Amino acid sequence: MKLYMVPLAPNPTKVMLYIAERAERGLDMGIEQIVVNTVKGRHKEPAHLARNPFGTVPTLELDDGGYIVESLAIIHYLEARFPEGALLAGTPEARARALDVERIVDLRIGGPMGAYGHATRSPLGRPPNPEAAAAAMAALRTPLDYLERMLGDGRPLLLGEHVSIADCTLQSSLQFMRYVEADVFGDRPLLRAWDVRYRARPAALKVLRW
Ligand SMILES: N[C@@H](CCC(=O)N[C@@H](CS)C(=O)NCC(=O)O)C(=O)O
Repeated sequence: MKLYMVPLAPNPTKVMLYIAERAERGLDMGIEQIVVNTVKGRHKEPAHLARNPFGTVPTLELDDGGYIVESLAIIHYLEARFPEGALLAGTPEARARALDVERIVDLRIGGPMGAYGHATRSPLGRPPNPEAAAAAMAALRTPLDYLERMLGDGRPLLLGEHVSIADCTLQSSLQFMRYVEADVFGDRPLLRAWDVRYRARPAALKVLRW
């Protein structure tokens, strides 16, 4: 398999963190990681559009020549293909809860953080947009408060003792915030501590560059 990715971008980083977390559990998925230089616009060129007509990363090329172009679908595929040690585990309730938090993080935090980053210091060269940046920052308040409350019971990671896909998703967007030099935590000490804790994990040390 081949993963077409680019290091700073949140959606590829989420998959790269996931793969690195599974590697920490002893699994080598044998996935070659290939950089698509989005700064140079390579994701919109015919070679990448042939893999993914939407011109986005990540894109996973399967052994049968097919492609998966959505980050969460890629992770679900890898969970199903390598079920031993899967991150999404436990009772139906535990799995639903883990997926619920991942969706909240991706849709309610990842979206606004991406918008904020591109409105302030876009690595893709988009023009600054102070109004969009302010709206994105405001949209982050409720979901970040939600996570802060969740961490209030002393759990070390978002879903408890064990790493979850939600941890990978949140950290992938926070790396983008570090790149644009935005402190999004405000008065949320538990989230700030989670960030330090997660970034000290071997998988994070291997994948994160910012
Ligand atoms: N829903 C997709 C979003 C993929 C996506 O938008 N990726 C960004 C990088 S984080 C991208 O390729 N942006 C370039 C563009 O849209 O032109 C996923 O979860 O994989």
